[in-house]
Amino acid sequence: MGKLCLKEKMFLLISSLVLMCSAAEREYFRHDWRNLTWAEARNHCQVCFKELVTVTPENIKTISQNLTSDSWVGLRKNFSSTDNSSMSWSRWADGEPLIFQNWYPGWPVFKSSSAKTFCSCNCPETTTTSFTSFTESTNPDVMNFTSFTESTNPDVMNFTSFTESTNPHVTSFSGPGEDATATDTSSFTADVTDQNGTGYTGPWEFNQNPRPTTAAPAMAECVRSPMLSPDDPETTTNYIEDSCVAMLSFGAWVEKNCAELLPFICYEDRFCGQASVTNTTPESATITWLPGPGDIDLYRVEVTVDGELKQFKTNNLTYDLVNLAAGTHYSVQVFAVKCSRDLNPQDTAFYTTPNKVENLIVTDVTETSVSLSWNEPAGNVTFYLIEVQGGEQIQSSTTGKEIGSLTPGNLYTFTVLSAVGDGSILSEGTDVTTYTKPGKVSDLKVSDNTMDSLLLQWQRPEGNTTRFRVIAMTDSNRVVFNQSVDQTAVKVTPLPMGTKITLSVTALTPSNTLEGDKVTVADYTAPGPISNLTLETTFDSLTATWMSAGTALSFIVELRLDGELVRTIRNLNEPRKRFDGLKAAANYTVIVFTFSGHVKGAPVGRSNVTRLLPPTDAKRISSDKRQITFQWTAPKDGAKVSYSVRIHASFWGHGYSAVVGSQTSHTFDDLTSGTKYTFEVRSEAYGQSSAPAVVSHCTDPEEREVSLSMLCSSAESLLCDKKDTRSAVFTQLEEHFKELLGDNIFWKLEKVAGTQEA
Ligand SMILES: *[C@@H]1O[C@H](CO)[C@@H](O)[C@H](O)[C@H]1NC(C)=O
Ligand SMILES: *[C@@H]1O[C@H](CO)[C@@H](O)[C@H](O)[C@H]1NC(C)=O
Ligand SMILES: *[C@@H]1O[C@H](CO)[C@@H](O)[C@H](O)[C@H]1NC(C)=O
Ligand SMILES: *[C@@H]1O[C@H](CO)[C@@H](O)[C@H](O)[C@H]1NC(C)=O
Ligand SMILES: *[C@@H]1O[C@H](CO)[C@@H](O)[C@H](O)[C@H]1NC(C)=O
Ligand SMILES: *[C@@H]1O[C@H](CO)[C@@H](O)[C@H](O)[C@H]1NC(C)=O
Ligand SMILES: *[C@@H]1O[C@H](CO)[C@@H](O)[C@H](O)[C@H]1NC(C)=O
Ligand SMILES: *[C@@H]1O[C@H](CO)[C@@H](O)[C@H](O)[C@H]1NC(C)=O
Ligand SMILES: *[C@@H]1O[C@H](CO)[C@@H](O)[C@H](O)[C@H]1NC(C)=O
Ligand SMILES: *[C@@H]1O[C@H](CO)[C@@H](O)[C@H](O)[C@H]1NC(C)=O
Ligand SMILES: CC(=O)N[C@H]1CO[C@H](CO)[C@@H](O)[C@@H]1O
Ligand SMILES: CC(=O)N[C@H]1CO[C@H](CO)[C@@H](O)[C@@H]1O
Repeated sequence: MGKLCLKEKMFLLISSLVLMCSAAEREYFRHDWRNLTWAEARNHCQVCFKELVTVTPENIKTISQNLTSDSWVGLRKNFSSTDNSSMSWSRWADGEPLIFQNWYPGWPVFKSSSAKTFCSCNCPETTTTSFTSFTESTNPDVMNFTSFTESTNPDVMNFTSFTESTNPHVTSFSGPGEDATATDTSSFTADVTDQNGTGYTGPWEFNQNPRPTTAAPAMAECVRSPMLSPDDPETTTNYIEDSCVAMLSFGAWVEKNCAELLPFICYEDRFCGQASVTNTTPESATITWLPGPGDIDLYRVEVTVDGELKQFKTNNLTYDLVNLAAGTHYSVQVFAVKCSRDLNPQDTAFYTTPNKVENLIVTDVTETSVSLSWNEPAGNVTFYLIEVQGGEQIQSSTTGKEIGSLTPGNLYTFTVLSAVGDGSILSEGTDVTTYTKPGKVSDLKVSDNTMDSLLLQWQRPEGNTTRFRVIAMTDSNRVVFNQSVDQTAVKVTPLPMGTKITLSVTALTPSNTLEGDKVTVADYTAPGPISNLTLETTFDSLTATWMSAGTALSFIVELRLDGELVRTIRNLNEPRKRFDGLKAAANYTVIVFTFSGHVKGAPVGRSNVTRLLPPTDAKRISSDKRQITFQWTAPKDGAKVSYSVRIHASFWGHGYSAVVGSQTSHTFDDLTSGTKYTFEVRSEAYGQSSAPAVVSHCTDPEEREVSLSMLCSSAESLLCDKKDTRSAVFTQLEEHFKELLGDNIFWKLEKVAGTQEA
């Protein structure tokens, strides 16, 4: 179980915390404070560690370092009495094969007299394993063995001869040339005894070096262990039926009675585990870890919260941490506790999820940018991440950000997340959606001006705009058209004629929430035709007046005479123009051109004739009883006119008239004599007549006497006959004729007869 070494990439953040955890790493635990039998020691090791130690060439140096007394190791002659098939000394307590032995000379001791040869061929392992737990040994005992090995003395190395010796205690440790049976052997043994006080003697196998790197050539050879002499009395003495192996303080092994109480050495593979974090929220997280090896008492979770180390104990393999601060980094260690001992901790570190931002609002929108603002959430935040719809991600260290490079008029959703650490831990997103301001339309132009419509066209703005608002206003800021349209050309109608119209086009977002910048253009509707054009004329002037509809009008007025242009008046703003100094009796034509801005309306023309001047100086040339000849002078302006004449006798109530062409005299015949005639002459042209020139004259009288007898009777006789004074009767008669005839005809009243007395 301890060999599990997760090297998952699940948390890059904490990768630096994950030390290389090697499965080969083994830890050794010596128990000096409590002596146990081998079986008890093994049991204790199994419960609190893994097993009694298995000694290998690699770890023997480490194990024997600082060893102060004989200690049990994981080797026993027989593990199980029932397991008859297995040979003695065949495997370690943890099941590993016995590939290495380090018996003190003389061990193991065999009871049997049959010449058993305990021989094993061992080659030092060449693999190297790190001994990270321990520093290099300086144990002098071990070093002294090393110095042996390094000896160049061929005798020392000649194990073949040593093995063949009949005395297993005799060694050839002495120098070369000396007898193999010399007493040097005892001196070596004594030396060993002095140092360890146990006085072990006997054959031993020197076939391993705890430091393979310094191996002498001899080390690579396979050597044979000494052969036991069957009838050696000492062998029988030391024989132990149920024997277990104890390591001497200098590393060599001896057999001891398994029931003896000794310190012991356990081992355990270094526990490699990795805790992990799931279900992270802003205030909680679930820690999960691997089970420790063997019987774990409990697990202790240690985490520093608010600067205070908190410990939680559980038997479960998960723990829910609660009441954490949002967006904060926590380091967690989980210790498996076994026999009150902390195993190598399983580490992890994590950030709690930050809280999501609040009150996300759009503070400003332009055509290509949107400014966002939000409130800092409770808890820690390292930075903010703004996701723009469409993939782009932008970081911000403050609670506001202007997002640029956007498309005008497009709908965007911005998601703001709080991030901690390197940004791999993110809060829930907070969204806000907005359109960017639509762009400005371009190329706005007006065409097809009519009296009540204008055709407005434009180009779509950059970006994404589908709708436009079109507004038309007159000069007095009266809105006459207001519509939103989809297309980029619109006939703006109805509009007042002859008016300056200001048109504006604004791009809209589909929701109409946001308008782009307004683009305006001014133009004119065509003027309507003028109406009621009248030309008031005098002898020498003409006043044209007319009516027109529209507010932005100007006029050009042309005055023509017989097709010839006489005068042109431009930039006239009033619907009236007086022309002076004209010819009398001339047929003038006035043409009015109407303009609304640059837009020309249909011209309207009218003709009228200036007044005719009357002829002058009418007079009688000659006359008699029956006819009168009149003469007159033509009007001064010399216009081509004809004349009409008329004569009239009011007494008779008759008259004559005639058109006389261009002559300037006329004779009337067949008139009545002695009658007063009134003569009139008029200029005539274009169906008009001028005022008349008038003169009166009488035809010569043709006298005829008319006697009138009257009888005057009066009571007062003298009243009818008064000569000297005009009698009242005569006077009354004269008055009567004067009234009756006037001067219209010739007459004279005379009293010719005397009075007869009645
Ligand atoms: C254990 O045994 C050793 C001798 O083998 C002895 O020196 C030591 O004092 C004993 N320790 C205890 C705690 O009894
Ligand atoms: C051995 O003892 C020395 C000195 O007492 C000590 O510095 C060293 O750490 C010990 N080594 C082990 C593995 O206990
Ligand atoms: C150990 O094994 C040997 C042979 O395998 C057997 O003869 C002996 O009785 C066993 N001893 C114990 C204590 O089981
Ligand atoms: C080793 O022993 C063998 C056999 O006894 C002998 O022939 C040989 O000379 C010895 N080598 C040395 C170096 O003593
Ligand atoms: C262990 O987990 C169980 C359920 O899986 C739960 O009921 C119990 O409270 C947990 N114990 C501890 C100490 O967390
Ligand atoms: C923010 O994080 C720092 C360091 O990770 C920590 O000291 C501090 O308490 C946290 N503050 C809050 C409000 O979580
Ligand atoms: C333009 O906007 C419409 C609606 O808002 C959307 O469906 C379309 O994808 C946008 N086009 C581009 C090019 O962004
Ligand atoms: C214009 O003339 C028409 C007829 O010619 C007349 O009915 C109308 O009233 C005139 N308009 C004005 C304002 O005088
Ligand atoms: C022409 O002039 C006369 C005199 O001023 C006027 O009475 C008449 O209405 C005018 N005619 C037109 C068509 O304007
Ligand atoms: C005056 O001239 C116009 C055209 O030049 C003509 O139509 C009109 O009849 C003329 N008027 C008269 C009274 O002759
Ligand atoms: C601790 C010990 O006994 N060390 C000895 C190792 O061997 C050398 C020479 O053989 C001695 O000088 C040391 O005292
Ligand atoms: C049991 C005993 O006395 N062992 C000794 C063996 O040698 C080492 C090193 O000199 C001593 O420290 C031990 O006490």
